Amino acid sequence: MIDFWKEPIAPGLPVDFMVKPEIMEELQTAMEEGGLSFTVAIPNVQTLIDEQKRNLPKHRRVIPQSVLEFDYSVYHTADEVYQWIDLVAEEFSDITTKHQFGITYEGRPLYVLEFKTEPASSTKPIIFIDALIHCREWISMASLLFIFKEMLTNPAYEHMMQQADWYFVPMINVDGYVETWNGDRLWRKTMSTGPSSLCGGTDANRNWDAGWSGPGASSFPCMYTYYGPTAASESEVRHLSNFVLSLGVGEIDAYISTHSYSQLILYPYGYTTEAPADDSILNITGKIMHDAIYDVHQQYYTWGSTSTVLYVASGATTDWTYDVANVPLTYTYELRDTGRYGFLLPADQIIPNGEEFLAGIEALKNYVINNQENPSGNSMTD
Ligand code: 0X9
Ligand code: ZN
Repeated sequence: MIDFWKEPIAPGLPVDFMVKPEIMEELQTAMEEGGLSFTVAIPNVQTLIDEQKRNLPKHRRVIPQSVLEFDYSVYHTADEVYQWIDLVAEEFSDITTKHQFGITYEGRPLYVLEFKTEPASSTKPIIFIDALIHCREWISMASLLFIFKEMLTNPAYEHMMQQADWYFVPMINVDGYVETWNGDRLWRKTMSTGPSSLCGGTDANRNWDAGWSGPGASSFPCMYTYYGPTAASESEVRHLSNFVLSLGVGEIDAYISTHSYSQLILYPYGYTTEAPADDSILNITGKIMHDAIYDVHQQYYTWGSTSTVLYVASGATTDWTYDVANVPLTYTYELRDTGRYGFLLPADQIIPNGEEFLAGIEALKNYVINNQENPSGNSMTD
């Protein structure tokens, strides 16, 4: 079976996929005969996985004693991320609340960090950021640990904490993340067993109650875009959606769901090619974020609606946050790279990727602040 890393979108556009070495020769001949040009980005995926595992720092058993001591230039296990969450909650206890908003299928705690600075004010915008709903997309969480460290400790980013209230969920699919460290590095779905004895796991980014089970998602449990037995069947999705709703419909000003890879800034809709009511605002803000990101390391992030820039995909987080939680500025970020390493992005890109993503988030925060019509609520759609 071919594992698409970047799915076919439209005729003429490139795709990335992984195949077993046994079928490589046959496939190569077929592609040549069909006039399809191709390059081999990663000749041996397993070698790259092994190499990256070997390069993990030897000192990782030493538990960092502070947020600044934590090593942001490497990938961390789920246990280390739990330790980081505790460090943040203890060291910045005056502004941080750690909420457990649920548990995963396998029983691990799900945490969200809430940051609120003095003076507390109902006029401050609320920005919500999540990561790692797709567990193989390690950069999504790693870059955000760096970003929140900067926002907490670097005076240059103090204004970000001061001017907005933040919610940060570092790991949604914790069970799957553990699997990517200890088992299949390229696992994407949850670890729930589901209805099939053949294949487990649901694509948590097809499981939200927004166009659920529609186009761009699969009913077949063995597919990596399997939408699950019912909407929000997955513990992680159900708990996160309940937590988001507990903050109030229309209360969150901006939401970012973080993925990789392809360098894209995507907004609704994914489940339909119809444009959302806030299409032009979402587009303008997308361009503002693109510009801010480009300035940092000259990396391009294409912005646009999911169904036009990427593909139609239903049941995704950000269609739900837009439609159901009424978050006007809602984006899915696909971080680095554009295909050289794909999901196996080397750790030396965590900080550069974090730096540019931070610029994007800062630009989003500035946009929200500068365009607040009615500071007490979500008015951008009014
Ligand atoms: O297909 C996905 O779930 C995301 N791409 S990924 O390569 N990280 O798997 C894109 C999700 C786009 N968002 C919506 N469909 N709304
Ligand atoms: Zn993803």
